[in-house]
Amino acid sequence: MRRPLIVLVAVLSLAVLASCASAPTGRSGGTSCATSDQPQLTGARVLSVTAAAHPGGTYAFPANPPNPTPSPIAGVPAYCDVTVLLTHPELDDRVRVEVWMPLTGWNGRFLAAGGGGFVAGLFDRYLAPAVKDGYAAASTDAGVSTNGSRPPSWALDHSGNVNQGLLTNFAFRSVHEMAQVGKQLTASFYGRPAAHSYWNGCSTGGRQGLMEAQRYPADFNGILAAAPAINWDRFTVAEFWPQAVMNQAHTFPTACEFNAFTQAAIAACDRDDSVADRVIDRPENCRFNPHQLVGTTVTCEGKTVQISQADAELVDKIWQGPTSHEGQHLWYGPLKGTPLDGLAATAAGPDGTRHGAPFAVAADWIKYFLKRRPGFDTSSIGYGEFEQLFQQSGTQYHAVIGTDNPDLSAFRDAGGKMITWHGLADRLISPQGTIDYRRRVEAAMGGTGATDQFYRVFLAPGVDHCSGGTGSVPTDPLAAVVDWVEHGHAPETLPAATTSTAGRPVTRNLCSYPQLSHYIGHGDPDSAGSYTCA
Ligand SMILES: [Ca+2]
Repeated sequence: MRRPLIVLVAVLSLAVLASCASAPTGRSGGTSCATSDQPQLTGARVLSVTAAAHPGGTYAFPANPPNPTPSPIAGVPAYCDVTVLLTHPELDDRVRVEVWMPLTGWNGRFLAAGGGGFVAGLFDRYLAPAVKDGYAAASTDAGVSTNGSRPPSWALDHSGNVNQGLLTNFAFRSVHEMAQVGKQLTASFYGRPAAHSYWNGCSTGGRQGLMEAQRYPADFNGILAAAPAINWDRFTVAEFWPQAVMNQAHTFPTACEFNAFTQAAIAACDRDDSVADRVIDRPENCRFNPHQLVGTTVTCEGKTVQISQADAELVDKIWQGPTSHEGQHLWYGPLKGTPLDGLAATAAGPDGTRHGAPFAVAADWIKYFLKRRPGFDTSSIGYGEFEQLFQQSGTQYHAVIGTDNPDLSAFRDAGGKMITWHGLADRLISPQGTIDYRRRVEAAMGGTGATDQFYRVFLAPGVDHCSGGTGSVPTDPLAAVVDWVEHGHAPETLPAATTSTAGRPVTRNLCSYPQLSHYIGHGDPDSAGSYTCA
């Protein structure tokens, strides 16, 4: 057996040494990142452990085009970055786990963080703010690409078959292993184990958190699983539905034309909640009919365009969500008022002819995991093939990545607490999938009250995927998880905030599902104090 390689990188700056001199951290006295401890894992082998010390200060994110570069984070303490390379011998993969540990001000907690799309871990985007807040924090690449703009070429092996081992890594195995590695390194580094362990993720990260609660219920005391990509086998194909509708109709409206429907729905239903704030608080109750817009005109790129019957029929089917050829509900569509340019995007070819521009995760799931042909042309997918792909996805992948098991009894019995919040204007993942899951959990776990003891869901009107949109976004949902775990305070509300179109600060308390916030009829509609949960 190959002896694991331990590389100790001494890049300690004077600043680090100075800050560490008085730090009561670590078996090594907190004066260096040196570690001789090997994480122990079953089913995986450690290839190397590399440690590097970083001085405190302002953390500047490296540019990662085409993604926007986050703002630098000031006030990051000196920290130790331990990188562990793992392999699963039967797979010969390379899984990178990074654990960042503050050299001063450790809050006694371990935090693991998730990814997005086909990326398992976002690394510094979560780790830098976590270390600033005093967490020992970890991220894993699951042995797959960390470049979110690249197709998941890892999906297929050299024979063109789906690489089940890497899919297993991505679906669940690597997060569990990261929890083990991270907790062991944290205990070794500080000389005592973390008092509590947490998960923080949105989208794919939300799915990973729920997968942990379902599959490895003892890994984390508290889980924040936002806008979760659960029901993966179904919703990922359903994300392609708007494209299938357009392919079938050979009609490809512009984003401007689709936006006319979104804005008309908002105009029609905004005041149903008594507050004219461009947010539809209960979009599932919005009765706006897209056919009302037929014959009206909008200005798109300086041209006057008339909304057609065909446009309205497309939007009707997109809002309705995918159905079978017999009209049976397959999955949910976006709620009214949600931007449609995420899943119903189109583009113009060189000759000006418009075509569909599918969301990459949905198109790549079809090309790589269902068709196993990276060059497959998704523009040919109409209703018939869509339905076939939807069924195939469930048959082949529900068991590995569906992440919709409602039996959370082991998580509950371990004392775990979990919060999910989901924007009701999420353009990529329908919040109704989250509501569907929460209802199934209630049915399996003894009802609303019994479920509320350990798992709460908060719906955020007008909020887009993980952030953004017109509505108020949760300000610090992780703090609510920590408070619940460590002080037993089950959150009735989740504080949220945004800035109004007029530039005014807006606050709102999101209510624990199935409650929603209601305007009390008087008082400043921009202030959370003017609302009550009911
Ligand atoms: Ca409103």
